[in-house]
Amino acid sequence: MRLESVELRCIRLPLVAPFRTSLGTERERDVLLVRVVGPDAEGWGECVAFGTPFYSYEYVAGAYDVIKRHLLPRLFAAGDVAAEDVASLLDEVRGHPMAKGAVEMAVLDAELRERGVSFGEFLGAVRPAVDCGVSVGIHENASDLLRTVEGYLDDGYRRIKLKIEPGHDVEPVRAVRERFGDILFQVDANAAYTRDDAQHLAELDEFDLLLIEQPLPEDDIVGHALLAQTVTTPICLDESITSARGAEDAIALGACGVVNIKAGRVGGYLEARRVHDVCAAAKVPVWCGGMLETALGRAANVALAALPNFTLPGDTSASGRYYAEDICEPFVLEDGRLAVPTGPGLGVSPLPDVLERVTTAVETCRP
Ligand code: OSB
Ligand code: MG
Repeated sequence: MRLESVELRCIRLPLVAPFRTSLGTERERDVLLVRVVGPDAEGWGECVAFGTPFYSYEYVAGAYDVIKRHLLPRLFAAGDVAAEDVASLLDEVRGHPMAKGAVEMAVLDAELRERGVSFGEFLGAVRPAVDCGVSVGIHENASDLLRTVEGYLDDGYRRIKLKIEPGHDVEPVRAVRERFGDILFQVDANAAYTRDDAQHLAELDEFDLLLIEQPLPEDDIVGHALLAQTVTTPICLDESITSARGAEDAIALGACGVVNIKAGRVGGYLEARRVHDVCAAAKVPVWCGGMLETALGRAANVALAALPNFTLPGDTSASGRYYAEDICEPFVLEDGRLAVPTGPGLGVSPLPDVLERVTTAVETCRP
């Protein structure tokens, strides 16, 4: 499609509850949305970068700047742009996968809406609904934590993930396992440990966790491979996996037995599908991670999570786990699952009045 204009829109949504990780506490979600407009269709992209660079180096204002100054001029100059060409057109700009992924998502959405094809159908979804887990932040005390987990289990979530950090690990894991018995249960450290913590992390082995997610720094692939020799719980990588080739290498090195796929982290849904494919070929199960997305990003994530090698429940929780009011019709859990949208493109669109109310800045860019 030919891009006539691209709207960059910053929105701010309060979270229903603060979300604490080893990286800090989020109370609201600043999100950058991209809307591409062509002669026959428009499409939406959601940039998963946060307001501050705590999860990775990308952040909303940086993504906004790189999209406006460096990505859009390249797409405008290209004339006719297909979603599958976006990554190569943007390749000479180093890094910024979340910014690139948001632009590619918007172009793909426009293209699929025009063709009448859903994200799920395009990506290769094999199921109409996906099993959902929920990511639980660090709590100061065990009784609050158990109350939160109990509420999510009552909602129907099929897997619990606890955020951990040094000082908040073995005891909360023990408390949840003892209280709730035989649930699907895993932990995420967001890179809070070091290679020296291997013996300590092995204390988690007795709790029969599905996996330990990203215990070590993003760039320490070899460290994860070494850790996997001490800890029997499977190691899952999140931050470390930034491409399909990186996933192949990490698997070959023995650094992970499971992979968390986040499309924004790898530069978009097309690369995310390639990560899925290399993991499937290596018989490494994957699951869909989350970045506290709005319903736009959630729609795409749920479609991705319906691919065949997504055999573990994802962090694809219902809208209500994050936001009192989402920007599209909310995703609602049904028997612990979310339905894969079937309409053209993302299959969901922002509600104009809600979108206006949560917007903090908007700008239209043209060729
Ligand atoms: O590491 O998976 C993570 C949230 C923010 C940043 C990083 C992570 C997370 C989550 C929550 O775990 C995922 C979600 O529910 O969207
Ligand atoms: Mg993670």
